[in-house]
Amino acid sequence: MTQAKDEIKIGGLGASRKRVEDNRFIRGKGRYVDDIVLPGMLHMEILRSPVAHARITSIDTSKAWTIPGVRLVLTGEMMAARNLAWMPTLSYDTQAVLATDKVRFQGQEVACVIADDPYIAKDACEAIVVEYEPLPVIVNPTQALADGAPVIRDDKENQPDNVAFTWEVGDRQGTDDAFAKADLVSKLDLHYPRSHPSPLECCGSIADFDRSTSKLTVYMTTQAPHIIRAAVALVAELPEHMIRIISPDLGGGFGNKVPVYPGYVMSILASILLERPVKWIEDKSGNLISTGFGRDVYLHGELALRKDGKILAVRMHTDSDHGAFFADAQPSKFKIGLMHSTFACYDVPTAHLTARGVYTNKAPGGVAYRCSFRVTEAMYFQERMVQAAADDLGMDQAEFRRRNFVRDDDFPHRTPFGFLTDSGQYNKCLDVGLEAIGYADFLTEKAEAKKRGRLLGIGISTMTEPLGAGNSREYDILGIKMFDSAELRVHMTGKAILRTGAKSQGQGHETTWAQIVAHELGIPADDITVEEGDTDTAPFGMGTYASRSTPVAGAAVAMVSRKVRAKARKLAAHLLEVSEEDIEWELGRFYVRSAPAHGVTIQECAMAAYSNMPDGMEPGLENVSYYDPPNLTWPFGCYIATVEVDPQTGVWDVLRMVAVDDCGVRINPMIVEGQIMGGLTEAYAMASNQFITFDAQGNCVGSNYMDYMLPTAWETPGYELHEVVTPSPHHPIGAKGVGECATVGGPAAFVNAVLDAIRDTGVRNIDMPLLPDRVYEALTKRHDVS
Ligand code: MCN
Ligand code: CUN
Repeated sequence: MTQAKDEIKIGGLGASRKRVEDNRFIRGKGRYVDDIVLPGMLHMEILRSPVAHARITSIDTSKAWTIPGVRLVLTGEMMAARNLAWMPTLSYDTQAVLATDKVRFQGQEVACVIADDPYIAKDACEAIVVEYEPLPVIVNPTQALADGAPVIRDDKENQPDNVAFTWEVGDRQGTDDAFAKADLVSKLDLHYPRSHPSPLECCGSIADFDRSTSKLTVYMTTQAPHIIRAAVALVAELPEHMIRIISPDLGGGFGNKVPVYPGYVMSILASILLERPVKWIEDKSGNLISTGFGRDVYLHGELALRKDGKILAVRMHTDSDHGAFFADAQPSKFKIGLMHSTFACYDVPTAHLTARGVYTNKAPGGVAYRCSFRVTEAMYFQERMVQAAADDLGMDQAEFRRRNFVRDDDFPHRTPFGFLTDSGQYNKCLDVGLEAIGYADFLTEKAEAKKRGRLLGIGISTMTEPLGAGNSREYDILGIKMFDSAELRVHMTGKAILRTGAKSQGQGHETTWAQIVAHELGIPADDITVEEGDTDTAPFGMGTYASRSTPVAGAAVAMVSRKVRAKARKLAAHLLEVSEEDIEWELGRFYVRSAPAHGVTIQECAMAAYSNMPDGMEPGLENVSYYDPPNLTWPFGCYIATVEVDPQTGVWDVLRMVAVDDCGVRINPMIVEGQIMGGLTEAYAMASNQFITFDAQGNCVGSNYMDYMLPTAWETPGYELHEVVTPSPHHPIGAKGVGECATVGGPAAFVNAVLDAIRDTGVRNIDMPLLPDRVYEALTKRHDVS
């Protein structure tokens, strides 16, 4: 009890410590890539294709070269001469760095100019004359798969069509058998539209090649600096120790900053050729049109049901639109990310999933925007199917979920697709949510309102998701196992520096990692500096995405602290002149078991490590830990929204939004709540308004913030947050990931609520975003709207 109180005082586990990084962010002192100015630095601009699919017949750069201040103009042909026109993607495909043969999406990189300032570079881009011979354009899977569709990837051998991959998982025969025995089969077709992560800061890089040392330093907006270093070493064939990737402060990432972009590669090549630093900063439209988007998946889903509400089996087929290149950053083994984590919180005996990915004339991507490797889609599909099934059975939404939830005493639980979930209290979370929203009262209110022509609805979404990829048996990216790391160095006065292989983009690692060390060692969090993102100093790690940092790097922080504590214990035994076995530990202090008043602090041990170590002991107090997680962590979320739909216009308003999150032990409750509020806002954005779409010619509609909505405080509803704590049994401090939960689980709550409000129309689905005209069409024409 006293320990817990002391722990809050030193900013340990459970303290809502203010974010230390905000001190510089709110004072305008953050150091983002674009803030960095190097002596002699040049600027790069990219010329992008105005059309979605066309053969390039000629590129004339002669005029651009004549503009004063232009230092270099690069085209695909020049890249090809250096064998760099194409680069490998993180999903074993290839992607054009600069187009050589044809352009395959609007916004694709065609040429670039390096000049003395960005304006000259931009003007010179406009002076490049490119002739295009238009080709038929494909903007969705139906067109991509149609007979006689033009083959987009004619650059690849053995690619007769537009299928990027097919993949399946689960038990086909067992699922067919279960469907044959079902009392009822509930079916649903859905589309999760393409959306964009839209971090405040776009992508960019400054490459600085120094011929005298042969060292390449690249400042880069990347969530995974070590993966980039490995990619540069392998693709550019540069020695790895001569490459330093620095990811400084990032203005948000949201998955946008995981892929390797052509702009990075071109700035590196330009710097090597010119022997000057070269800066590339993407503009907003370039970012919205061409960089890693999220989603764009179509589902056909079926549930086999027993009359009493038991789910007997799940059958799903997805068609996903990957754009022109299959460039998703995801564990190599799983072609459609972790889509098969679907239905993990329900006790489903058998399931089967088939997935097909297609190429289209759109920008590459798909795994981004708080998706946990497409778990966003998996849980949206799940919770929409659950609502439709309950309706088909004529059963209460909450009761249907309750009947199928995995029980608290049934962990670890094997899901129908083979995952092992670690812990949870699903019914309790649902109870807390229903109680908070006043479920029974709302149903009465809704019935009363209906008599007066008002349309009220309630939507529930409950889900568990796999966070913390992942154990080396199953998770790798291009063969590199997905462990993570932490290195802790305690200085002689008991202050410390911690480095990890993760990379915060705004999540608050500088604050929370120090809290884990404080918890393990009793060193006040304020005495610990946290540093991430520099490959010359940080231990190798796979970076931050899929909410893996707390489950993996966070675990490494706890483990390295324990290693340091083990050495400190030896130092304490020496100082206290007793044997190690006679020593006890309490927060920040070792003491003699038989004489508790006789003790030494962790700071005294630190000093001894440099000034008074026992004979034969190596000096210093530091260590490193590489953590290979035994399993993923499985947080749970229960999101409940109530809405009112205007029958005259289709406009809908959120009345209340209740969120119950169980992410195990919370390191910093305030930061966790911030993550959840941000996540819910993104969920609301996608449910109500946000999508990137394309016209028939493949022109991107929504390439600016007039058309693409980012909700502000004005549009954002209020949230009521609640917590349940079920520690992860295999994580050293019992924490589970949380960074993406609310975005993953939230959308279905809003959509289910609107569909509940208009249930009398018999409409089973309106695809996101639920724009008023779509809702109005459903209300008046009484058919599904997609
Ligand atoms: N945390 C905690 N207790 C827990 C779990 C987490 O205190 N039980 C804290 C962590 O210490 C960390 C934060 O919450 O400070 C998020 O932790 P975690 O769930 O481990 O997620 P990551 O740090 O790996 O962040 C990645 C996740 C992803 S994948 C996207 S996308 C996303 C998100 O985080 N992008 C973000 N949240 C974001 N928040 C901001 N501000 N900016 C982004 O770009
Ligand atoms: Cu899928 S977006 Mo986050 O995993 O970086």
